[in-house]
Amino acid sequence: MAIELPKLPYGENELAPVISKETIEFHYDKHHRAYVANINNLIKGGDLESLSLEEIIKRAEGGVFNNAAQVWNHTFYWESLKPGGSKPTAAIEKLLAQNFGSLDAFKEKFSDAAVKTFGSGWAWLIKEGAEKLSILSTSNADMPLKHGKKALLTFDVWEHAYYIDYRNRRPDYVKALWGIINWANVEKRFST
Ligand code: MN3
Repeated sequence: MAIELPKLPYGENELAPVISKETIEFHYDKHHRAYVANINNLIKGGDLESLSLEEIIKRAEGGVFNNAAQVWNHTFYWESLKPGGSKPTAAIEKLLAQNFGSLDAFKEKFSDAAVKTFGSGWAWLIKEGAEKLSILSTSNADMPLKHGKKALLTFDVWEHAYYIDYRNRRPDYVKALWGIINWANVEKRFST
């Protein structure tokens, strides 16, 4: 079965001014779409063609892994965001406080991991156990599922995610993202 580009869960202009319509036009309509086209070309006629995206990610290496993972990572990123943002649910705020000291301390540690990710990559909040969370930084397309870990939240820190709106100011982009987080989806991921 072909891998499909999931529909963006909001309008292309709805994350503005944190993420502009122009950034979405490149990041979703060109970059994310290209990863989908690439993976479909790469698996065509091969053993991986009948597998789900998650199974391809677990089994593949090299270019096949890179493109499959980038399809998954971007879908997960779009679903981590919400026009206008939200407040963390009580359950998530309690977990963040237990693991990192407070919501603000968590944001500081996560932001630090995102800003300090060298070159292109991703920052992740990971569910390690029933009450245990951790923060992970990955390079290029690498991602938690490949390492058997469950992701709850991600920030894309490839330059294509912020260069139109923030130029080289990655810290400003990371700071602004906190205003458009979909915390209900973070909780849903934690509890399923
Ligand atoms: Mn990206």
